[in-house]
Amino acid sequence: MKSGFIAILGRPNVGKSSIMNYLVGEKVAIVSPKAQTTRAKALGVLTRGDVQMVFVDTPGIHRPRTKLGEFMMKSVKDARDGVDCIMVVLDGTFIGKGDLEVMQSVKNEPCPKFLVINKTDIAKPEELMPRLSQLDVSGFDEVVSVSARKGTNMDKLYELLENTLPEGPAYFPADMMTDQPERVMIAEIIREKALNSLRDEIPHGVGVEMLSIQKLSDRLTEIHANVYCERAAHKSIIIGKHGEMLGRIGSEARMDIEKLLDTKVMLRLWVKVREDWRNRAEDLKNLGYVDEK
Ligand SMILES: Nc1nc2c(ncn2[C@@H]2O[C@H](COP(=O)(O)OP(=O)(O)OP(=O)(O)O)[C@@H](O)[C@H]2O)c(=O)[nH]1
Ligand SMILES: [Mg+2]
Repeated sequence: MKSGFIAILGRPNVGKSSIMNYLVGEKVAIVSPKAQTTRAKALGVLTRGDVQMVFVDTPGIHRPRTKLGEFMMKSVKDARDGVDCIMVVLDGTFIGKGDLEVMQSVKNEPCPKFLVINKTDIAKPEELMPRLSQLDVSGFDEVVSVSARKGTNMDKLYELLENTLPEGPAYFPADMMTDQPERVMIAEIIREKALNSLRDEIPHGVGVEMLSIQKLSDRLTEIHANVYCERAAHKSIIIGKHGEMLGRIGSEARMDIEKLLDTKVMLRLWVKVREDWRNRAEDLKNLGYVDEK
């Protein structure tokens, strides 16, 4: 058996979670066009024959400005500990200083390291090629260009990973795809739908607090959750005219949660204003953004 932990690192929004979902073959992590979608490290597990890859998806690396940001960056640091392999993901449409810093920071890690250039489906080759040729890739064992959206070259990436993994045990049961408990998955689905519907700065201030998940029967689950935002003005945008926005977020979330739980779902969302919750220890705890150690 070959197995190992593979950390996925990179700037926000480069496609780390998309790559993990593609390789695992299931949507285990939420994805959105907004930066800083992933807020805590999460595992995605792929077991195929006698190979088990345990991906560690991480929040996008940035300079934190809130306690939540600090938690996120601590989560990245923890995720790197003791892994068998590191993938640094870049967005092929833009490679900047932040990317170089991430590359630099892993350079001296003793494990195999791959540089993954994502979004090649929309990157212009005439812009990407010169950029790549200027990139100092020393310290990386391999550079691979992929598109997580189209699946381009993902078999090559899989092969590279498979060849690099050491002999080892199955760390998780073959049918387990993530370490995220159901209530976290549900909160994340709700947050994803909010991120996809909201614009500007509001998404960064959205948090979902699970209140209850009650299985009323084999076929029906009732779920209550608070949606945090930071200002009264944000609350009215999230609710929308005649409740339209919240209705849309709720019904999109409900459909995904129904698939996850395999029951019908009654979803009740309440929007709450919690000023500056991203800096408040109590609120961060309620939302599950606490260091387990
Ligand atoms: N065109 C294109 N878009 C992609 C590709 N991979 C990801 N995306 C999009 O890029 C955006 C960010 O993707 P995520 O997977 O959430 O990125 P991330 O690196 O996990 O982002 P954070 O969690 O915020 O750090 C989403 O809108 C994805 O649909 C790709 O290969 N091609
Ligand atoms: Mg992510």
